[in-house]
Amino acid sequence: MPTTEKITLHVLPPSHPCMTAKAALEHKGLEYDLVALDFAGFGDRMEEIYGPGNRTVPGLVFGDEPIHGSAAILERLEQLVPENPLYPEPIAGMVREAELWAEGDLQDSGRCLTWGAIHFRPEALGTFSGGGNLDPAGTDYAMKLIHATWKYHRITAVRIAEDLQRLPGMVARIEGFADQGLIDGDTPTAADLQIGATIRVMLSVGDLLPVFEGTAAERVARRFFPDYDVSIPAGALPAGWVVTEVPAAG
Ligand SMILES: N[C@@H](CCC(=O)N[C@@H](CS)C(=O)NCC(=O)O)C(=O)O
Repeated sequence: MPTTEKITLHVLPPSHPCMTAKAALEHKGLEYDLVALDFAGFGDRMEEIYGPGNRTVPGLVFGDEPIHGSAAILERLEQLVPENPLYPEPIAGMVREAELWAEGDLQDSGRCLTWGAIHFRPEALGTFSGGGNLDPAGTDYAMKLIHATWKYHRITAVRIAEDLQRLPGMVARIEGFADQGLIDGDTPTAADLQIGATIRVMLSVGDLLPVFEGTAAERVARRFFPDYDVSIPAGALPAGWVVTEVPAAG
């Protein structure tokens, strides 16, 4: 073990940036305590630990240093433990750029499309916490939670349709990262861990499988995140909304 500091990672279990942070700790060979927060009130708890405004997961406490957000965690872990680099030279700068795109735009789409699809199959929300499909009472509760989440993240049907239009272009961009050697190599880079986690979450939406089939995006997601049991069956998203071809520019 390359450090004697105590490490604690705060997560919500199905969250994709939390999967990224976990995979980075494991790649660095670090032992850590995993604290899975309750969905109700986790933002307040995060703010108590990580400071005002820092309400999202993941967060990591390294010794007595709080580090908030997946990109900050990966960057700091690299400084603290340079072994098994996540930003290998000479491509470190390009990897960071690809990572930050994935941590922003791609990650948001992952949130919009999974919470978007689950609206149409609310009983499948049980799989988000490691169980099976919900019973009718659980489904009533799930519908309220999904509705609140749509409101909070400003998800609308129009936004889902727009993100579905943009998705093949994002998959093509990821293919480009693989061609440049920034992802999909022998060992994971920070870009693999950000991209892979979001795509792994998107692969839980059965309707999206044809968009990813045979792509570098699918390869890194399945390789670096083999265990993920969330499942929203195909047929959830309205027929005809999923786009599989990269739309023409302009
Ligand atoms: N880009 C940030 C964002 C993290 C983020 O938004 N996490 C979600 C869970 S996937 C969250 O905590 N959402 C609650 C909120 O937005 O208040 C990161 O990668 O750390």
